[in-house]
Amino acid sequence: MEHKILILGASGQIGTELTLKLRQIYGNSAVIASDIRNGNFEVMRSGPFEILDASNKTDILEVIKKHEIKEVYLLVAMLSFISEKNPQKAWELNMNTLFNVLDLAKEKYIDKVFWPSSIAVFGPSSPKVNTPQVTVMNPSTVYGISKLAGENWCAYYQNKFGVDVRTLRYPGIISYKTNPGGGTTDYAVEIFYGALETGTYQSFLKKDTTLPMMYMEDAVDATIKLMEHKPFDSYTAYNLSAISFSPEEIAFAIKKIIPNFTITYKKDPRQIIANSWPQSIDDSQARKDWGWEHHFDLEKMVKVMLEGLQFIIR
Ligand code: AKB
Repeated sequence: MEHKILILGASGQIGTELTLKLRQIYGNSAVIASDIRNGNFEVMRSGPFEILDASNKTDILEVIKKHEIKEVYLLVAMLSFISEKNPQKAWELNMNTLFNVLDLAKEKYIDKVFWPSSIAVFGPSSPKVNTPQVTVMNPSTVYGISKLAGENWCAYYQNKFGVDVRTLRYPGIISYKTNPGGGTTDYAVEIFYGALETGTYQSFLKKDTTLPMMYMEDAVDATIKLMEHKPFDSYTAYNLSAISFSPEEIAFAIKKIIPNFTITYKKDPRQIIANSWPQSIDDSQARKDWGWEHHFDLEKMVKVMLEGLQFIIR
């Protein structure tokens, strides 16, 4: 029987590109994309697409049965900045969707789950540089609290019920096919629109605010590699790292290609969130346990972003 995969949140930033890559690997009909809203044209055209609210367990189960799904990637989440404006809603969305999928795995409707965590699980007391896999965690955002609680629930479902759930702590993800929405690292995507559309960008983070980031292709590769790895003995929400840079450093890299590009800075509440997060991440356990390696450094990422985006906005 064909190995069928369901993506929940396939119209979002990561869901879009993960769906397309998984379809390339496993075949278009094997990957069922779903979201509460329509998404990217390529995703909707290249294979099955279901309008689906991941907060509704019965609806998810119906789609799982209809398509004989065995594996679920749950990419539905309210990100850090927007969650601060809607704490209750963020908590409900981020936790209920996770419980729905974990329970479906516990009830044996599906065999394997991917659920993303984030660098937001770390907080003001966590080490800022080369933040270890296991360390102090005191997230100060609603989003970070929901991600840390989610990690603990995943470990619980794995230990108690044998659920195979796998997790990466994503840094800020940079891509051009679908925009992120409501995150603190979003400036690192917006800056490319500014560079190409007006030659200038006003950053909502200070010039020296360094955060861990990653180009989408690396994030998608890591996700698939983790899911394809042989079963793990115990649950680990893996630290995942590629590049770290500040607004000033990415602006400098853009200037090498667009010499007239200028950046300015304005005060913004997202600064407080960014200040609570690590500057760089130690992901040596992921590299050791399942052979993770990244391929995009700052220069390469800037080049592909500018090349890719110019066809989208012109
Ligand atoms: C956000 O900024 O909220 C996300 C994240 C780091 O998880 N990109």
